[in-house]
Formats: sequence, structure tokens, C-alpha cells
Amino acid sequence: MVYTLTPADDTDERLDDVARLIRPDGTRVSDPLLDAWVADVSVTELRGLYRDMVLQRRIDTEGFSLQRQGQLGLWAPSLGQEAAQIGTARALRPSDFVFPSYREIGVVRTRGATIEDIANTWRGEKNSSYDPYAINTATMQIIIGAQSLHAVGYAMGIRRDGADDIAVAYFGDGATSQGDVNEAMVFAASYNAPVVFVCQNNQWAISEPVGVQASAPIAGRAPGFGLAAMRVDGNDVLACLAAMRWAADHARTEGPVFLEAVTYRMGPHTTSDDPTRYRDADELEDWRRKDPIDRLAAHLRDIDPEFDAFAATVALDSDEVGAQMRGAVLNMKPRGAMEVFDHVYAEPHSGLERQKAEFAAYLAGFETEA
Ligand SMILES: Cc1ncc(C[n+]2csc(CCOP(=O)(O)OP(=O)(O)O)c2C)c(N)n1
Ligand SMILES: [Mg+2]
Repeated sequence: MVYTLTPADDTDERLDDVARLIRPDGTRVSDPLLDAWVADVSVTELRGLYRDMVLQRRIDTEGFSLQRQGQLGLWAPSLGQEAAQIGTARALRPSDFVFPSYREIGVVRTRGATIEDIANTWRGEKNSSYDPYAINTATMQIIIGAQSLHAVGYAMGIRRDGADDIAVAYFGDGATSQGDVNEAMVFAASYNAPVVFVCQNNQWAISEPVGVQASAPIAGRAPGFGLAAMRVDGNDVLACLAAMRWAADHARTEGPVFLEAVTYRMGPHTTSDDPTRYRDADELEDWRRKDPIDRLAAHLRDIDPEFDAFAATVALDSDEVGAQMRGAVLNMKPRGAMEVFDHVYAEPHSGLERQKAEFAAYLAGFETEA
């Protein structure tokens, strides 16, 4: 069982005890376990990780603005969590199956969801967005922690099929207080399910700071359930890639793993939230200095003489992605109001038929007024 946390007396020191490969200033540090898992990563691949993170941030910025302009119903920003999402998702095989939460734009995009799919989800134009089976990724889950149980069930099925894929559940720090997540860990350990739990500890569960839910690092709980665990710097994309490669291999060959990626939610919980009411501006500034994209850029600038020219092309690509997202939303054809009742049940249902008739009569009332 690998658990990298070493006990320290000082709480701040203990909370910063994460596996890391790139420091906030961009310098590379060695980690005895993680180094081997990224020994093959070339400058080209690092550039790819940089590009993925920049494009994710652009989609995020655009989604936020589109919600403010009334084009999307809601948006859950992932600003600051790009490394935790891209690094872990890039470590998976296409045939593995991912169970994300609402915040994982970077994860679902890495799996193959299109910008239109993401826009559709938050505009509410379809009952779901992408086809989960086409990209081996479940629909983004809003019910906190529920997907951890789905992932374990799926992983148990993989084992019965004799396949060597894994299932992965993404959830937040707050979700670890839910019964579902704890039950999922019990089942994962009892059935030795090939599953990785990725907890993005972004320090907040809406307005609840993580300290209210966990007085010690969250990854420390997992060995008690019988899971291997690691706590990694979630703003270091290379460390996240390495940690997830280790975790995926362990889940495939030995048993379930819990990965805590320590990161920060730089934006509001969703566009319905105002974090200035409950958190200090200083805290945000502290984390801004650990920005995952700036960190990889600083590292690449050290080792890649052509990095600035490359970054300029990524900036152009990102403008294109922004325009594509905006175009997708503005050109979306609203579905008919009555279509909300489609696909709720496979068979006719009297309760639903009654609601449908009531809603049709309500809509007809507007026609008379006109
Ligand atoms: C079962 C359930 N309870 C409560 C909520 C309301 N809710 C939505 S997000 C959230 C906080 C989740 O925090 P965390 O797990 O840290 O994830 P983050 O939003 O920070 O990514 C809560 C309580 C919900 N969606 N589902
Ligand atoms: Mg959180």
C-alpha cells in the first residue's frame, strides 16, 4: 500500500505534504515513485498538456460569460483545476470508463465530448449531452458522490467480464462526507474492484471550507478502507499524470486506489454563487501564485527554447475554441417545450400523461393572450 503522507507535527506542513514534480516556480523536482511514471514524457507531450489546459480554461471563461449573458442556464467553473483534470484524464485508456461530476469539463473533453456537447448540457437543450457509451464516460453527475457507487458497480462488472479496463470516479472534497462515497470505498475494497477514486480537493464545498469536513488530509482515510492512496499536488499537471498512471496500473493489476489531488477552485462554486461573501481575497491570491497553467509554462520556458512561439499558436487556437463555443450556443435550435417529457419513461405513464396535459393547457394560455 502506497501512502505518501508522512506525519508532521505542524498542521500547515502536513497539509502541504503532497507528491510533486514541478514546483510553483516551474523548477523540476524529483519524486522517487512518480519519476518513473513520466520518464517517457517528451517536450511535445508537455506542450500537449499545456494546450489542453489553456483550451479548457478558454471554454470555461466562455461558458461563464455565456451564462451571464443569459445563454446558458448555469455554469460550474473549473478555473484553477485544469492540471488535476487534464493530468489524470490523459493517463487513461479510451476503453476505461469514467464517472465525472459536473465540474469535469477538462475530463469529459479529454474523453471525447465536443464543445457542442458541453454547451448543450448547460443550456439544457437535451436530456443528456454526449452518448456515454461512445466515449466511455457517464453523463456528468450532479448528485454529490452518487457516481462513486456507479463506478464501483461498473468496475465489479469489468472484473466479471475478465477485462483489464478500470473505472474512475471523480468527486470533490465535500463529497467525501457523503455516505455514498464511503459505501463505495467499502465495496471497492471488499470486491477488490478495479476502480480509481479521484478526489479533487479544491478546498471548498460551496461555502464550506475543507477544514470543516476534514481536520487531516482526506487521502489518509482511504487506507483504513483497504485502498491504496496517494496525495498529489493537483496544480502540477505532470505529477497528476504520473500519479494517475501509477493509480490506473495499480487498479488494473492489484486493487482499488484513492487519489487526492490538492488544488483550488479559483472561481465561484457555480454562476449562482458569490464567494466574496465567505472567503478572503488573500487566499485566492495565494493560490493564484500556484496557477497550474503558469506553472507548466514556467517549466516549459526553461526547457523548450521555442515555447513562446508555441504558446502564441495555442492562444490563437483558444480564440477559435471560444468562437466555436459561442457559435454553438447562439446557433442552437431550442427544442419544443413539450419535448421535456420525452424519454422520461420507456413505457407510457399515467402520472406523466396528466402532467403533460396540464403543461400543454398552460402553454395554450399564452397563445390566447397573443
Ligand atoms: C446529494 C446532494 N446533496 C447536496 C447537493 C448540493 N450541492 C451541490 S454541490 C455541493 C458541494 C460539493 O462540494 P465538493 O464535493 O467539494 O465538490 P466541488 O463543487 O467543490 O467540486 C452541494 C452540497 C447535491 N447536489 N447533492
Ligand atoms: Mg470542493
